[in-house]
Amino acid sequence: MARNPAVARLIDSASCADTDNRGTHRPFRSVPAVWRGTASQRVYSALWLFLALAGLLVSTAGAVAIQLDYSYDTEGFFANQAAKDTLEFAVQAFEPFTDQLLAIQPGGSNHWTAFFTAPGSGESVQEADLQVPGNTLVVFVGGRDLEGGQVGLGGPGGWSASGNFAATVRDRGQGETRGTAAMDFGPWGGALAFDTIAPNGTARAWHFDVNTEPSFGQADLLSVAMHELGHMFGFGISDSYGNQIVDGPDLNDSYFIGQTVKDLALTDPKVPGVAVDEIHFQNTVFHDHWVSGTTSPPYLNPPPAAMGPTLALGSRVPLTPLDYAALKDTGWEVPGALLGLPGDLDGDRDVDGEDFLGWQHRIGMTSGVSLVLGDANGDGNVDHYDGWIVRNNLGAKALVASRAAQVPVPEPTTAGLCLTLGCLFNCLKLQRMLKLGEILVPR
Ligand SMILES: [Ca+2]
Ligand SMILES: [Ca+2]
Ligand SMILES: [Ca+2]
Ligand SMILES: [Ca+2]
Ligand SMILES: [Zn+2]
Repeated sequence: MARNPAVARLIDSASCADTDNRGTHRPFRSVPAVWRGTASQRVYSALWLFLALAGLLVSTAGAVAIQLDYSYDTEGFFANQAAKDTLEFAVQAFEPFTDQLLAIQPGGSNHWTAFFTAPGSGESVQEADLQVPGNTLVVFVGGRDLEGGQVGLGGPGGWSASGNFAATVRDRGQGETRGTAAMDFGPWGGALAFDTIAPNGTARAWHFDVNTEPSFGQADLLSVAMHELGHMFGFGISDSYGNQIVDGPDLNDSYFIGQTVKDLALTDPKVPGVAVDEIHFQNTVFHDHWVSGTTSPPYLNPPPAAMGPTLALGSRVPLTPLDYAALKDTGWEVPGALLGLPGDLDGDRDVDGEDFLGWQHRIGMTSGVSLVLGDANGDGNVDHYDGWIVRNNLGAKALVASRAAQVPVPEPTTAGLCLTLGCLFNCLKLQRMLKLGEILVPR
């Protein structure tokens, strides 16, 4: 299939110094509080603990690091230490990924420029020859008054580079990240902005603590940060994500066909297919969020997925197994522990005091099979983030009718085949990618 020129422009700005590929920001709207987390009723399936164990035996250390840069936080949103602490906690949701990202080390004849939207001012800015260490993403963060009801904006940054160096900047050794053949994503990083002024003109009410839930009317920074980081990791914005989406029977239905998401959905008969958002922001047709109301397997009473289009004020919506599954299908190496019932360390289909004690008894462990009984996020060590996962899911239960045991573990070749077929049988996807491309063009 011929490369669509617009798609090529979208992801291949190697030789042009214009700003087609500059910082991409995705709105995360707030809506009035309509529900609160239902942590007391959720699901687990035995397969997922098996996957967690298997994953740990293969790889016991997280590789991806997120380097937060506050230099464009000109309004001082993160001068508040509690805000900073919360953001630095939130990035741990992504650091278990084990992708080996090439360093971007300019020097000699190798030069490049990073483009993004300054989070504190909203202005387009660039950084020449930014140093990006291996396995690291650089994320510029800050706060400003975002438009309308938006509480957060985030996405990967743009870039320009020339020569062979461009491939390193573009792919970071992840393989094909462009166009209809894209199966992975390797950004240098990006930018996240958080709203400072609510639509009524008063200061935005934020909740900064990770150990307590937000109060009525508060925007939960932990939830918003995880969501915006999800976009920066390519959810809704990368070509490899776009290649996982096909149309359903009518033009208003779209489905995410990534193998990891499909396998997870199969564990829950209530999820016949996972539709993604048709109408995102102000009636613009993108496919960059789960459709509103999408919940995550394998919980008995599944919670909302974090990558939906809106966040209810006063609620906490952390990343769910469904969100992680989509990121895996986008190309990230996601530990199996993040694809099962979060916090069920002993694999008995619930999250209870025994799981909590299991974590407590193993805190500080960094090796040995028994660390699995304390390592909730599969990054090969037992720390406070693991304890937070357990506490945040206390009371959750497994879906008894889980079909997890019948779910095949996806082989890379199978997933690749599926992806290729997805690309071939649906020409409408090209239109979709064009739409995806349009939002990359700065206004
Ligand atoms: Ca605002
Ligand atoms: Ca990858
Ligand atoms: Ca348990
Ligand atoms: Ca851990
Ligand atoms: Zn979003």
